[in-house]
Amino acid sequence: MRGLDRVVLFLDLDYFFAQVEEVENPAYRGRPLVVCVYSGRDQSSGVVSSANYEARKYGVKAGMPIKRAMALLPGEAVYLPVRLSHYAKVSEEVMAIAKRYSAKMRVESVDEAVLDLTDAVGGSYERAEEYAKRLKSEILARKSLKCSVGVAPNRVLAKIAADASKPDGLKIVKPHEVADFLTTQPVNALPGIGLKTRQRLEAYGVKTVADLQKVEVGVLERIFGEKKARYVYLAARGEFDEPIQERGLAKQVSKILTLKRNTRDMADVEAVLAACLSEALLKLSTLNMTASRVGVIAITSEIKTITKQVEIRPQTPYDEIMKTLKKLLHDVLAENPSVMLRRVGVRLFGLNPIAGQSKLTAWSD
Ligand code: DCP
Ligand code: CA
Ligand code: CA
Repeated sequence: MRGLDRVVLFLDLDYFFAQVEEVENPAYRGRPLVVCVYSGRDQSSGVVSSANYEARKYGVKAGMPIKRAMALLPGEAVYLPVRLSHYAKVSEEVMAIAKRYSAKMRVESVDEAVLDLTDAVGGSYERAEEYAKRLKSEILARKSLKCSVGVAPNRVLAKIAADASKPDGLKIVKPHEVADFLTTQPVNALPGIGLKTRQRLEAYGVKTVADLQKVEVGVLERIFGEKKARYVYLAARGEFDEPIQERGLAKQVSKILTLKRNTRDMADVEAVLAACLSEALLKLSTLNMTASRVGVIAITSEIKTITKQVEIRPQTPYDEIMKTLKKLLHDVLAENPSVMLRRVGVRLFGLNPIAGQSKLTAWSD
């Protein structure tokens, strides 16, 4: 006898940080709103962290310099500083709601979770659809937040379905619909394939997932390296599968971003480093952990990795860590006078759980 059809649900909160601000400040509704990570150099230096749909209409998106967003947006636009620990708290409340829909759940990021519903719905996609609708309306009723949900036979497909349904969407992809659903998607619909890889693939004439399915493994290995090629090969066929399990306690969190151009100019690097720090700290707060060491990661134009780290007090404020990071990076540049930076990043480690509070990671106990 065949086992139950696997049913996986992927949940992604819409324009998360910006939506939280909108919900809590009804006066901003209907206006373009951007949540910003200010680097502190001057009043408008830094990057956009999250933009609502009104702001996206003007071409504003996450990762864009705030100055560029200001040039694109009309005067009525609202600019707010990130409140990371607050979003982490809201995230935890949403995740607690989702957790009741399946014991097999993994929080993937501050605004994403994946749930294995197979047992909960007995392999029925009809019941899964009811679950998904109920989950969406419960999150809306209790937290006033909209989200997008995908339901499919594995995590990768469910995430693609959720992305494809944004905003406030629900997309169900039943097992017999997988092939048709996938082939029409652009290659960058696959998680892990970004716009840069999409451009590289276009040089091979590969635009859709259907095109990608025709690329030989050897070619995929040249483009992606062996391990990722295996993922891309299977994901393009809707066959990349993995059990949904909670993660063990994290040992470190890090975030690395690529610079616009290779540089040694601290002014170019600062905002990117600030964005890395805010993402790393956010991750840390969703894990409900503190860090006792911080490190800067510098990846050179020759793809050499240089790191430098120091001890910090637990719960050192953002600005102070940022100062430390700038000093570390400054030292890296001074000690390596000829290198150009290609990517920079932040690593927080020596992690310890914050005692005596409810925590997301408690689920893995
Ligand atoms: N984030 C950030 N900087 C980025 C990308 C994301 O600070 N470069 C933060 C802000 C987002 C949150 O992470 O609100 C979730 O990231 P998503 O990529 O899911 O973006 P949104 O939720 O904002 O938008 P969407 O509605 O497209 O999911
Ligand atoms: Ca989101
Ligand atoms: Ca997301």
